[in-house]
Amino acid sequence: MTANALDKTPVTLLGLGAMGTALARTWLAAGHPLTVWNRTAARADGLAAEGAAVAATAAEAVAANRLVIVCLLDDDSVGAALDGADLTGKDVVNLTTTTPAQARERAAWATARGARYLDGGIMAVPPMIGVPETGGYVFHSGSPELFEEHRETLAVPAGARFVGADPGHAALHDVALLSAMYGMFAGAAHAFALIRKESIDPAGFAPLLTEWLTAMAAPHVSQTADQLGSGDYTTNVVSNLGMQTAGVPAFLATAEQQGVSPELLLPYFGLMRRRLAEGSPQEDLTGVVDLLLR
Ligand code: FVH
Repeated sequence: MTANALDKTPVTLLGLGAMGTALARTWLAAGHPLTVWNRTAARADGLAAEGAAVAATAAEAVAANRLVIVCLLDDDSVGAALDGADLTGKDVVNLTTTTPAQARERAAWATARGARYLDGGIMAVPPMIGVPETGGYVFHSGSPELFEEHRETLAVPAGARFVGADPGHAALHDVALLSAMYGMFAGAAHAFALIRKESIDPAGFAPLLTEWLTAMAAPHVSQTADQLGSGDYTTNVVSNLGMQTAGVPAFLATAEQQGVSPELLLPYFGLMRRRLAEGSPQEDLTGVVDLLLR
């Protein structure tokens, strides 16, 4: 062990999939003593050669260090791995993707076994881990004391953002951002389908699409947040619901003419029309949010 390693918090990491392995390498590179465990032991071979200690069982890995990071496939695999491990006095940081309800249940489960618990939602893909300029980060929620104590260590693989004491909130932020991302992907798929059969080069079209989505995203998102906060959906409206809904037939006709299914857009257009029927044409699109709430 180097002198540098003596200053660094020792870390236990359960799970050496694509993400776990990327995380592991950053802690090793930063000089943290690292103990790893993976269900399929061979996946630890490369890290052993790079200086990680390899535990034979998850329980042994948990016993090795106070700070225990978990990055497994899903909540069931977390339950399976930690079953039988002594969590008394441990600081468990679970970066496995789960639902908010699973995160809350896992927090209660770990706390009842004597651990402090922090949940995490990783806003990065493996190549972004350990590369700060890519902007990857991890949402954390749960024990504020655990987060403060280990903030520096947690920030080694990617930025660490604390979003509150409710252990479900990291997962909720994660799923909310990813849901918005899939909506954007859906819009991009429709746009590419519209030009697909024409003599328009997708590579030339791509920067136009990126530029437009980038220009629209920030004002739309902040306007929606402001209006949800005030409850007034008619202030500072640039393109109102009445005008935008009047444009829907042109979008549907264009899709028809281009031989493109409107199935990705129809749900959103349906909500715009319902809101128009129930609300005011002077509103923004913010009322759609309320229609989604059951
Ligand atoms: N990779 C990504 O792009 C995303 C980015 C955002 C966050 N996710 C989440 O991170 C968790 C881990 O993802 P991963 O990429 O490491 O996933 P895999 O490469 O498939 O590795 C899965 C690991 O889980 C182990 N495992 C599975 N089932 C069990 C079980 N029943 N008991 C113990 N371990 C289990 C598996 O072990 P093995 O198959 O090698 O034996 C891997 O270590 C995940 O929540 C993503 O949603 C990644």
